[in-house]
Amino acid sequence: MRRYLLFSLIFVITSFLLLSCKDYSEPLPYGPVPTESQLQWQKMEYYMFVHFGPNTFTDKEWGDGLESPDVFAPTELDCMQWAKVARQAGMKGIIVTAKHHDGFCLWPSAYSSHTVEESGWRDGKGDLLKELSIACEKYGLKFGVYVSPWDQNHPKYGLPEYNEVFAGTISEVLGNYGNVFELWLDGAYGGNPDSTFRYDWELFHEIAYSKSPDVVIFSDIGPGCRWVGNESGIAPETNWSRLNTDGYQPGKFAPSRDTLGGGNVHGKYWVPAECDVSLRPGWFYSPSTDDKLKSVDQLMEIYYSSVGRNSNLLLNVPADRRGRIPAADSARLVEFAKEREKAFHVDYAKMSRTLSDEVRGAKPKFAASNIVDGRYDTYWSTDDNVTSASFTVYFRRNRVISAAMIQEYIPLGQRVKEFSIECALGDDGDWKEVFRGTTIGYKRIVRFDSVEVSKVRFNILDSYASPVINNVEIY
Ligand code: FUL
Repeated sequence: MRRYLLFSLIFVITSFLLLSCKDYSEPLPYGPVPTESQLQWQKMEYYMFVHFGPNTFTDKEWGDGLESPDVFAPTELDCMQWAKVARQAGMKGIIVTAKHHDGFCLWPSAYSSHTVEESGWRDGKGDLLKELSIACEKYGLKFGVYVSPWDQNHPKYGLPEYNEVFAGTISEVLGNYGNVFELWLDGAYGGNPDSTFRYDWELFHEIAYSKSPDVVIFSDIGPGCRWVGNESGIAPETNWSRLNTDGYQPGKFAPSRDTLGGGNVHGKYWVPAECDVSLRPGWFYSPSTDDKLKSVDQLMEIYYSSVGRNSNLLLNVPADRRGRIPAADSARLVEFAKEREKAFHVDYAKMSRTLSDEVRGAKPKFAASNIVDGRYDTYWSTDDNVTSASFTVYFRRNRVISAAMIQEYIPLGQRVKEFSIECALGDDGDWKEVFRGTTIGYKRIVRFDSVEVSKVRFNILDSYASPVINNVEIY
């Protein structure tokens, strides 16, 4: 009998401990979550696209594969200059068009006879991918490649064997130049519309991962990251990093552009959006666009609508016929970097007193102060059953503010459905709503009319699970 009592007592105590511990543990992930490489990719935020190839010299956007390889004749190719410009611009990597729709390869490919090897450039001994990957390494940038499956030059294109050819292409670009952070698989297909030929995407992915296990594969539908559905650098305000891709293919069998833009709220896979947009009207260099660069204001709008809306920004800066980024383009990128620096120079939230009434298990580990500690992996969260809650940032003195940045800790998924920001001046001042929005995701940057305030309240109005917020900045 005494033994029975002892066991009962132990059972009750253990149950009590377990129950009371419940909320002290980390929140469970909600829905699909990013892989480690997707997380590292998302943290890059902003990187360079360089369209370069025969079209640079023929003033075309789409070559037809019939051009002589000799048209590719850069006079002063300088990948170190590309990398230096990207670095000065605050970009984190460079993706180059290794093979566009004309099929011309910027490296001596064994799978094509339309390559730098057949051109007169550097007596057929050049390899642009090698030069660029070395330059990226030197400047601390990540290196990525764009390859077009659509190939207007290859004699096997449109035949089943072509899939093996393109798999070979991928194995070269991903296997021979060190780490590749992103493989950009263009879904454009301009071949015979009646053809029954289908790309073997599974094979392409398999080869890619076997050569570069950490690569993030871009296509309309991922699997690593997805096209945002337009080429103007604008993600929609509601942007889920989840997407349903079963039964879809990149290109004409992809979901609608709207779906690619906003993702699927209950999507099965983690496939975040990437906004690709060009600094000039076209993707390739043309002397006719020398005076048509996007302005700093346009670039800032793009930044707020891409990085500021849970998307990465891939900004195209085409190299010219010398093989250099023109001075005007690089100057514009630096002006843009300075403008961002100005906009986000002083973060008033940093280390400010930040409090919430709702703290998971009432534990400091989940306190609101984690939001302003400048660390990525610490966060504020609530008990599991709490899906709407607020935290308040108190300034030491009054500040005039007009923008805020907020981040969800995406290793635990994307959870918030709706949030608002309110401001007040002084202890008795009324709270005034300055912004109301939907999704947050990895990063959301919002702007509002300038207002003088002493405290800012962030309200998570609705969330699929306890909110998990790791960072806020106020400007
Ligand atoms: C598209 C291509 O057709 C354009 O030429 C450009 O490369 C753009 C980034 O992707 O699908």
